Amino acid sequence: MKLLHTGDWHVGKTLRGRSRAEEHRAVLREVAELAGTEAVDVVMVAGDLFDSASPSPEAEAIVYDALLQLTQSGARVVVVAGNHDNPRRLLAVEPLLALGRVVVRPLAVSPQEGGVVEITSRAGEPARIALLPWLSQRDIVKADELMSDEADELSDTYRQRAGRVIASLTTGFGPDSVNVLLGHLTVAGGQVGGGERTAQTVFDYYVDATAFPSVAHYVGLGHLHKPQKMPAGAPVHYCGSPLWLDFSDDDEHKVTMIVEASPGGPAEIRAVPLKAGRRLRALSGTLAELATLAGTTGDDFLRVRVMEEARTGLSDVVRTMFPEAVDVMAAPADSALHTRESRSESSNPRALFGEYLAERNVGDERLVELFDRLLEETYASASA
Ligand SMILES: [Mn+2]
Repeated sequence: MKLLHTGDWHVGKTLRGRSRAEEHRAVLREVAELAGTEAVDVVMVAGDLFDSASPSPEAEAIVYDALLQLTQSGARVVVVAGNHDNPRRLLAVEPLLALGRVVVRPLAVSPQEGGVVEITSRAGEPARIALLPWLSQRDIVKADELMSDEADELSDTYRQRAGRVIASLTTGFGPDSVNVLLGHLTVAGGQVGGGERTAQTVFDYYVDATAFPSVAHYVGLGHLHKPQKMPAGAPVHYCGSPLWLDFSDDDEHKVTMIVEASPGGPAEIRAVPLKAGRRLRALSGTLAELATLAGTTGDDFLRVRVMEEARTGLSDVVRTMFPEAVDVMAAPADSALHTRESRSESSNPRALFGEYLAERNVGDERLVELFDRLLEETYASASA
């Protein structure tokens, strides 16, 4: 049984108003070609096909065309909805997609209602594929609990209930088949790439890696845009997005996962680099330093930080050097966007502020004192 795992397409996403439709067409064609040359039995799409809950007709055309191209490789295609997708829109087209050999699960359902699909490979091997679309906190935690409970209790409730959903979807996994889970969710400890909605990632909504049974040959996930393997009792992988979606996203390659598995044995898993997308890169330096890079960045989209005082015309000078510059900032630029991912996981405001000052090479005790005083005032007024 050979499977291909992709997801987080985010079709329809633009970059400061620049269309990425051509890139999306190209990279999804590349994925479909890979499905053909690898002769995969199943293509798994792990959610966030669309960037928006109300996609443009152009975005819909790209996604549906891509799904059909994937089926033309001879594979069955299974899809779960992500948090960016509109489950009702996908429900509306579910019967049509089924005609084209595409199974879509916009909402979580029990194994008996289609939450687990059984597929036989070209070689006659059976697979069970459990389908877990995005579970919003609203879906899984009742309204009265949302109103009354503390954030950490809600997070526990979510984790426990999502764990039970996974347990019930995978309860039929056994030694006689290839067992796979396809889901859109956050596993504790995952690294964000870029472009995820932060309110729906690390802190509020996550499941433990131990929620996945070790009998699973492969757990293919969407939601985090950085390809990564999670430490767990089963092989748990995020395939990441096929296009670079954010300047904080420093992956060298974007990838598609290829998985080969047979009942009773471990899966063979590899990441195949994708070539079609345009990289998003952040550059910084003085004008003289940047000048040495001009002409070396190909068609990469750039965020350029110039270490010079802001002045009229500076941005034009930079854009002449780098026609693909999307953002141009003069120092001291607001570095919050760049450094947020790299700061520690600490939620202690003093520690975070300390790290921020260190990043900016600021060593002024008066600033720390002022920060402490403001923090005290904030706490005092919050508890009043
Ligand atoms: Mn996503």
